Amino acid sequence: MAKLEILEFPDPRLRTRAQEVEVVDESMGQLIDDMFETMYDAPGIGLAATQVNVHKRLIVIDVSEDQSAPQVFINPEVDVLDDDLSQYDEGCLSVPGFYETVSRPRQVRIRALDRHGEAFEMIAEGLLATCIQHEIDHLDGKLFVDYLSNLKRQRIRSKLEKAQKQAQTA
Ligand code: QAP
Ligand code: CO
Repeated sequence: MAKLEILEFPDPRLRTRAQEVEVVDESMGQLIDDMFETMYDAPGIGLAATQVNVHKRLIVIDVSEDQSAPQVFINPEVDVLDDDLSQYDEGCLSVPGFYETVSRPRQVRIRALDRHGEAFEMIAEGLLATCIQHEIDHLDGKLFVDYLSNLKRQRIRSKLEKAQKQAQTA
């Protein structure tokens, strides 16, 4: 297992649209394990392959309190089931230290492949529904800061750029 490097906003590679996965094979298992290790170490509840600079449609999620419920979604697609929105304070491993409230559809149906390449379908609501939508946004090159005002996004961008420059010269 290995911890992977996480790209940080405003890295332009986070704007890449990820490719469909054509075959789920053993090499993908290693990437999935490394993504879980990276996410649990942070700790986080969701990580998209885009964030570790792998531009494939793959996400890992665990919204349990005790890191006991790992879930893998390959080529995920969502249908919105309900017009109601829910609000969560969202954060992101690629936007460290910043949390802002975002509204998203409350209930969704997800279709995806699991780590063995088997298709499955599930209905999600609450935090899981929000997290899946946040992670699928990454696969489309989108970040939660895109839902904020330009002013808020620019402030976050400047602060992170400053922190990244300091980390480089430290
Ligand atoms: C997405 O985000 C999410 O700033 C997953 O310093 C978050 O796991 C969806 C993290 C909230 C819905 C609600 C963030 C870790 C983890 C940070 C995460 C940080 C360390 C974020
Ligand atoms: Co994120």
